[in-house]
Amino acid sequence: SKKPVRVAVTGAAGQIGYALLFRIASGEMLGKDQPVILQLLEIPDEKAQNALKGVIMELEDCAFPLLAGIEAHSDPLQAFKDTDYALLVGARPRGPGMERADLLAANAQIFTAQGKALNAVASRNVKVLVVGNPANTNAYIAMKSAPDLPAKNFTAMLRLDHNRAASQLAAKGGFKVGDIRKLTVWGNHSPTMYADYRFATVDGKSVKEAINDQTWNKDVFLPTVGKRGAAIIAARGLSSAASAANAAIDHMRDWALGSAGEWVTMGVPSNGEYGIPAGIIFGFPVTTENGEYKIVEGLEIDAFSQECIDKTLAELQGEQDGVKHLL
Ligand code: NAX
Repeated sequence: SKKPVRVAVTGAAGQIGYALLFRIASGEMLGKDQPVILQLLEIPDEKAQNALKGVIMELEDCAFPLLAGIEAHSDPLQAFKDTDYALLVGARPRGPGMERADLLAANAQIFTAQGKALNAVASRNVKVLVVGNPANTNAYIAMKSAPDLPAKNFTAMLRLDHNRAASQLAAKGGFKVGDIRKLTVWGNHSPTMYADYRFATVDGKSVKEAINDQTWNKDVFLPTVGKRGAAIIAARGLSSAASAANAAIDHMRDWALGSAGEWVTMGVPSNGEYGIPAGIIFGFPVTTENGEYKIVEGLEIDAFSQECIDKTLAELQGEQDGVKHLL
């Protein structure tokens, strides 16, 4: 049987953590033959550490055959020790009266510390997924704080936006969601993201031609996907958690086990593709194989798409400029 791998999860006692850990432990992320050791991080606060203890009791009570160990930590230098995968979910939420700059600064502090800790103690091949918002910028900060690790190992979660887009398209076109291929989401995980179905197909047929409605694309589809997080908060009184955890599972599973030639969306550092300045963590279409992702290149960018991409890029550059002095 396979040797266990180490999976670190931060914010482990939070809502997403509660929807995520049980699926990792049951083998849905890394395969039904891959034992895992969970290395869980929460803030030192007594309430958070107690909540984490409760989650661990429940994990134990599932008697997952693949769960080879569970550790609870309050120090990233311990939580990230030798870790092969790191899911950075915990982040500072926007509090009442908090300005955007304050939010960026609070998170810059968290992700600088966590990037440094990964740099110091994680496996040299660690695969990092940042879920905590602002996800792209937090991933950028962690990457910049970990100069001894390959930059390509730092990614941000755009997969929830991708899955939301797939679901909206399936409903509009009467497709089965699982039949949609070649969909992607460009840019920042924020309402400015650009969900792009120009290349998408179902059974080899163009989704764009089947829908054939640019007004719907612009006035319904993009705002619906972009504001889906807010719609869920309005309806549920809490932000998306199970769907976010599901997207994290999808992202890591495809990265680790391959996408079999299919496109998936990941936020990854640009190497200059599509005119996105190198180093910016941007949502791109990628294919994955043997534990590596590759950005799909050579796609035509029409005027409308360029406008959308420029807008989400400008927002990301603004976020990045807002934290530069802290790095
Ligand atoms: P919760 O507030 O339920 O849980 C977050 C947990 O993180 C808390 O238990 C907190 O104590 C812990 N935490 C905070 N700072 C930490 C640190 N420095 N080290 C370790 N743990 C820390 O939030 P939840 O609903 O689970 O959401 C987590 C994050 O995901 C938020 O930043 C949220 O904005 C973000 N999201 C990102 C999404 C994406 O698509 N990229 C979608 C869903 C979600 O909104």
